[in-house]
Amino acid sequence: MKSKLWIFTLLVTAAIISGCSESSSDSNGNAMEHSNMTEEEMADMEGMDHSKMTEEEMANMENVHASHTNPLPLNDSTGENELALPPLLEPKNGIVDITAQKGTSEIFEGVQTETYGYNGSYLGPIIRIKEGETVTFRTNNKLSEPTTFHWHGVDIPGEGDGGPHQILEPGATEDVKFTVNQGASTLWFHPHPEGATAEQVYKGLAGLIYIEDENSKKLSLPNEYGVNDFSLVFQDRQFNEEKQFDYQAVLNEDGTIGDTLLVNGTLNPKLTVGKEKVRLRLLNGSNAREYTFKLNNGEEFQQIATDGGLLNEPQSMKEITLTPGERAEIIVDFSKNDGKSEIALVNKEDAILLPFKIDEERTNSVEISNTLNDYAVTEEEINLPVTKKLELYGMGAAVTINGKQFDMNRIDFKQKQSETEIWEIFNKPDAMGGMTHPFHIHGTQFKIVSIDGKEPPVSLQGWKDTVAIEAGQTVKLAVKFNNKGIYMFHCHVLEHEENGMMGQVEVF
Ligand SMILES: [Cu+2]
Repeated sequence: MKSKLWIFTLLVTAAIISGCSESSSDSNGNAMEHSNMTEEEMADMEGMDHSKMTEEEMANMENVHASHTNPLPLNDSTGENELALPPLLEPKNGIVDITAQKGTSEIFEGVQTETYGYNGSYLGPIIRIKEGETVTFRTNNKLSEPTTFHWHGVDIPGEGDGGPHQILEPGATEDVKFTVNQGASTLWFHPHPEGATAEQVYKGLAGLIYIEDENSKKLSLPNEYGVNDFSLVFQDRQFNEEKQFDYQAVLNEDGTIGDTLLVNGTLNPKLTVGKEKVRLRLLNGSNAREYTFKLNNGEEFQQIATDGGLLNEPQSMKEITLTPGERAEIIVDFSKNDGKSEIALVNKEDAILLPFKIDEERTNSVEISNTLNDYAVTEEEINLPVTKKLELYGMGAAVTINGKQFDMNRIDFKQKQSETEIWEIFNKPDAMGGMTHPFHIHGTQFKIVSIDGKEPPVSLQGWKDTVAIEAGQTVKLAVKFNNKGIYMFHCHVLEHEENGMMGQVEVF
């Protein structure tokens, strides 16, 4: 009985703390500000007489947790708007200027939505840099609140990583200079200030980084940006009646989701492609929603890259799942499409994410290279002992790593520069089963050595910086930092990160 009561208390607490259920909105559609409640009020709510609850109320509470395995469905894209393509930005005299700013965006026709963006009103450019090149990211904060610039997936000294320690006050400018030390990949950047990451990303702060190298130049892959090589940033949002973002109103402590999908900031997008092989670089830039991408006709596509680099060989598959923070590059062959049947990227529930329009005039004959990379997990790495153990646990506001919540003044681990260590991460199930946590480490690309003792699937046999760990799973990673400094590791469900599912490793 005692444990049952505990489960119940957990549920009630979650329902109170979480903004997940619709019942947390009042009749005007305004969400209650739980954060303004006094401790006494909270205690009063927790002390409610549960025995008088109706079955419906009980069911609602269960939905708080269940909604993460069966979340609010996405609306189909009507395909009425051509997809926006972010501008490419390359260094000029070694310098890349990036400004975080406020703006308004016409997401819905005739309506201005207040948004954030980099060098624009929503999202940011694609910064294109080359391996071996020394670059300076000149970061400027034109917001009216502090922010940071975090380079997700970039092998960069800790002082330039843009974690919560590297706050840039409004009006401030800072140069981040480093030498690009990794191979061809699709990375990204977003803010990381403590307590405001989730909201700033939600309002639109995110951009991509393309790294090119000598190997990738020699390969036969579609690489004409905006012609046969596209980036797709997937973000679900919940708009209020005025078609604005009201993050605080829709905030869910277990991950904020919405019913409206934006791809590259475009509502109801379609993408016009040639009758040819096309490369799609997918980023899950959502706060919490995961996507299983499929083609609506059930046909195969080929995966060519993971988060941090090319796979060794193109991998044929029918679906690929990306949790928040993860990327993949895929090749879709439109050459066999007759142009009459509808073709679209859909999710697991068959919601239309991105319909394609075929331009019959556009063709190429790119034969995809069979060998793309020389990634390997070595025997030595497989045989290394586990030297760092992490346990992810809890839900809502009570998420922890090794029983602790984030403390900016506490270093959780130390690791020697250039030395590979095995990190073993266990996602401990909770009373409700638990959630998948996308686990991300800053400042490095790691290798997945095993998942539950087994070799990872081929689609994960490549450089990674974020790995989805399901409830009950144990994942072993080979982790090496090439630079020194303090780096974050955390769950990339941004609300879990905000709630303290984050720690720090000092590389010395
Ligand atoms: Cu999480």
